[in-house]
Amino acid sequence: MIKMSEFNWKLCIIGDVGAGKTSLINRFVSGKFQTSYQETIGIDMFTHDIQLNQGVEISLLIYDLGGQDYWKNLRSSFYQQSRGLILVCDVTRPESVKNLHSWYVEAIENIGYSIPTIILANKSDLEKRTTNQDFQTPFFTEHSFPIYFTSAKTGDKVIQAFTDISSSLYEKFSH
Ligand code: G3D
Ligand code: MG
Repeated sequence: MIKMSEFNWKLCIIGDVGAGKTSLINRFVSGKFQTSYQETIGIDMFTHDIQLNQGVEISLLIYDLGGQDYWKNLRSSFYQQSRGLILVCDVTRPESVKNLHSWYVEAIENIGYSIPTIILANKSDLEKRTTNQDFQTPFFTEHSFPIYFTSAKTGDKVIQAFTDISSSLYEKFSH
């Protein structure tokens, strides 16, 4: 028998190429870090069930949207009906933090309204090249999205981040 969770929600994960989106999903879904790099071709989809504290089970449908410019048109239709958004940047590349603003704009323009959003500042196991100021621009202060310094490599904060956004979805969409 196929067990279906009562709550099935779609999340989109976006950010610059190489920030670690696919690795983060992989860490969350399989608990592993894969070292062979393969660029996401267009779009990948993953499902994963998550158990919240309240004993509630949620099925997440995670869309991994390829970060290259040439996937922009393809991405636009895949944003529809997302319930949550995960923005990923790389702490070794300050530019990837700056680019989160335009990633967010692209997503919200396509979705049509704002949805629960978190930021994963990934590769926290490596030496940081970003500063606190990079995370204090108007984009960050206006929205005050939760920021998690994650590592897909060590697993640090990955489950916590996915669990927290799932709890936000539950609070917002379960009634
Ligand atoms: P993307 O899906 O956002 O494009 P990937 O990014 O998940 O494909 O990751 C891009 C590269 O960064 C990969 O390395 C991957 O192993 C590495 N990476 C991802 N997350 C982390 C992390 O948390 N820590 C470290 N140290 N590396 C990470 P390669 O070498 O294959 O390009
Ligand atoms: Mg990828």
